Amino acid sequence: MFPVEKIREDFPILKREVNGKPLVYFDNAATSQTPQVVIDAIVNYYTNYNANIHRGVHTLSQEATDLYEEARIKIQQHFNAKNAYEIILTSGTTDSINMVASGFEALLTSGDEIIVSALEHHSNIVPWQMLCEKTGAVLKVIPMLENGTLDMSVYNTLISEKTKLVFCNHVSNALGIINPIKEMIAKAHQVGAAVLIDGAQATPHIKPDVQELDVDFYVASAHKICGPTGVGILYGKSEWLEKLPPYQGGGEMIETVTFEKTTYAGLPHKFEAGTPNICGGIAFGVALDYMNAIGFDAIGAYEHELLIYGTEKLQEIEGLTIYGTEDKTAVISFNIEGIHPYDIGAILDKLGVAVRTGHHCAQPIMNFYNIPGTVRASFSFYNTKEEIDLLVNAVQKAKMMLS
Ligand code: 7TS
Repeated sequence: MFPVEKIREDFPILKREVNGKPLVYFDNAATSQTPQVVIDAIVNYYTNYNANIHRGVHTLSQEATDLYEEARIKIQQHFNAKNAYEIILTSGTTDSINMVASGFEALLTSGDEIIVSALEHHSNIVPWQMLCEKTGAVLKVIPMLENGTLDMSVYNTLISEKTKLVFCNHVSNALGIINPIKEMIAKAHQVGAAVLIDGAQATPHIKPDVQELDVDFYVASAHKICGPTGVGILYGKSEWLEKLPPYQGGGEMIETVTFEKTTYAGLPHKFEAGTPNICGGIAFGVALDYMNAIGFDAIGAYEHELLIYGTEKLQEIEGLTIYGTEDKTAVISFNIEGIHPYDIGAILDKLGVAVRTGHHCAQPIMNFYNIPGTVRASFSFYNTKEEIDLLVNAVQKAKMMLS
């Protein structure tokens, strides 16, 4: 039995009330909640270790540097990167994607092709459009099918000698669909294209092995994996990170500076200009330790139970449509016929149930289904079936009030 009641004790926020009702937090795909060990790590850092890193001879600076670099090693081990210097600490997924997009400006020429999927979050669309505008490269889109999966037969025809880059999320944020990334990576490598996988939505549920996937770049945000906001990673194979020029200039990323010429530091520092989110990086390492102690296999299996239970219960509501029905993580994106998703979300909030409503920064998916948005309930390993019952009751109440 998954020890959910014991786990819930680790999350102080789960004890609070919202609008006089116990909080039911089902907006985990937007950000996860924070366990006490991570909160303690943040307090401990500012209480005992606060100093700038990589630059002081004094004890505090050395201790803070050691903690930060230990976190990098924890992250390396979690993702099974070959080397710790292949882990660049960034401010989050968006930052990581922009870093790669900006680097490829120097490597692309007019007529090169970039492939993205129709299931992307805006942060994995807009930077590539900006890159295409600057370089003359052409953006090609893998279309989606009615069940929320990608049309892989079209992907196979889009890939060609002109393809230089492929970008896809591991898991779709709006629907929860798990994409066949291993197959996509292998296919792209046949023509020498690099692949960036956006793991923002996969990493809370799945432990990715970047060497086994043979992926070139993998990005994620700590705040979706029980860590704090403002920190994330860019994993890159060292041969690609060596090829890309630095993203930002500044302190920490240089080897020597004169007014005539600057030489850059080696990896990972070349991509880490300025004072980083030191506390955030350390707390991210603690969050990964916390989740690994529970175990991603156990987390995945329990969340799958929640997904099946929630899907069955919600489907009993007449007029309710669920979008994305294939292999997926614990996300249920739905609408009720004739009712705007925002109105459902507002009533759910009054009843203490937190969901996200709208286009979820994935407007192309909403356009595909010809809807303004969805109500998205996204579950985590600290949620329960009793909470799902509260959601279902609240949705029924909202439906009654609004129809
Ligand atoms: N990529 C995917 C697949 C995402 O789901 C998100 C955030 C991002 C990138 C951006 O991550 P950030 O940490 O840089 O902001 N997704 C969501 C969401 O679904 N609801 O709120 C944020």
